[in-house]
Amino acid sequence: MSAPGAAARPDVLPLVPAPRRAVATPGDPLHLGAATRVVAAGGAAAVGPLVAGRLGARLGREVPVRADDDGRPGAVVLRLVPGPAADGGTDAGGPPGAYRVTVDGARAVVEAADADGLRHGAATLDQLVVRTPDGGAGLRRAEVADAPRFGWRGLHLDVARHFHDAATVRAVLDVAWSLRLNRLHLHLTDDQGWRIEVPSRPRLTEVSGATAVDGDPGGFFTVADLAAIQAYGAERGITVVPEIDLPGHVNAALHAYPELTPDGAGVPPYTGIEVGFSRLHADVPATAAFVRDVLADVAAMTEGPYLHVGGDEALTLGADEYARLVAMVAEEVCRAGKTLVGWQEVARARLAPGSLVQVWDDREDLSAVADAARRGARVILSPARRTYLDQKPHAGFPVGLDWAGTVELRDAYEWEPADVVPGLPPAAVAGVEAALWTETIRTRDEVLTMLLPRLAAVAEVAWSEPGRRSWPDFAARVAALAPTWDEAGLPWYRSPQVDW
Ligand code: TNX
Repeated sequence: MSAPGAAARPDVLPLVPAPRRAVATPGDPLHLGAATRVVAAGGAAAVGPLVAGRLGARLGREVPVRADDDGRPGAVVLRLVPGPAADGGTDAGGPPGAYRVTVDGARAVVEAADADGLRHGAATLDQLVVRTPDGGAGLRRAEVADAPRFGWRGLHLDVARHFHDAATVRAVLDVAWSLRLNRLHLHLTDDQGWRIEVPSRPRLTEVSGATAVDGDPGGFFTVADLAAIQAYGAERGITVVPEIDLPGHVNAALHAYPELTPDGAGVPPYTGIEVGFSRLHADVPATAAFVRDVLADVAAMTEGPYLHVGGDEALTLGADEYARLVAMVAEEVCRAGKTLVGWQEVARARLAPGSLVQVWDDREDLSAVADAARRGARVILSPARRTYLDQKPHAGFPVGLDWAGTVELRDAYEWEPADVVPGLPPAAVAGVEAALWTETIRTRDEVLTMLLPRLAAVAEVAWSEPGRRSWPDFAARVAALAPTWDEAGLPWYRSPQVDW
């Protein structure tokens, strides 16, 4: 099982995404064993359990967390330090999350100016764990100074077409953390199912929680489930962004609440995978109250500042009615005190400054997105040809779609976010997000196989400066990292583009 790639390539530090600066320093790895403990005080204490839990899992033994540093060897020290020194002099001046990691023969030290920086440093530390010839484990000696390029480094997961449960979501959050991502966008509603309990509208999940593509089993998250997922994400520096897809992709809602249809007769459940047919109706009296109730409830259960409202592929709606409905939705998001996120189609409507527009189909004319950015919107790049990890990596792949073509590892790697939208001011780029739609993805193992290794490529595009990125270098690092996926029991796709 464990092809010892990391050990076989002692010259390659298996750090993905590529840090700003990383050097392997000479000497044997820092031994991990009985003396290993995490030292974390003050604001750093919040990150102690994450580091101890992860080191403990790698070691197969409990790793304690202490507030005091007695100076003995074997400590893994987490420390909040003020100011730009935290990133080791890279003085990034960019989004938060910079950190520095130093491992020598006596101890490992992670320093950052904020807790998220410590969490990213912890992910880097985790990638420095190496099996030693005596069968034990150690931390490679290294000096890393690092900071992210973009503030939005996301992964989207569709739990609507097929439901994926909290255990799978936790596994996905672990992977996202390890690649220093900081957003998990959950696509909670679509034509085929409704996956989030809405207390004011119980039939959404009572009725449409049960349906899924092909008549497969449904499922949904309760308010408590979502809270637990958000807490698990927060521990890893990941903000959950819930999506309620409106005004299209609403068959599950129309099925649960027939009064949302013009004749009040409702619609049958939908288990196919064609898109674009369903819609809300601006002039149906029940619509405004539905939008208000759902968005207010979901906003109230959302820890983070963002609410994704979909907006995509409402193909049966005329431009005017689409704009009226998006305005209705945007008003509720604003009333709830959240920042609106929507797919690229919402750029045609009037948006509050600071709203986020997510680009997905770059075959379309994107001038409305550039215009929205000039009016104060920011842009998340998810071009399907690069970041849609539901697309097959090659033609014969057993699961996945291929409407955007195939997305091999190198396709996911070799692209520049600032070049996707013609005329987009560079400062308007908020970041990058990979997307995993699940029309054909039913199991945890299929989810993970679609994510790995391609999510590592998208994560590097989101984190690392263009000057730090090169395909051969990435290919060597990702090959050195893959054994840790085997060790963690994570299935992954052996892309023929890499010498594993
Ligand atoms: C397009 S991306 C969609 C989704 C599908 C996906 C499949 C977007 C905003 N809409 O409804 O699931 O393609 O790849």
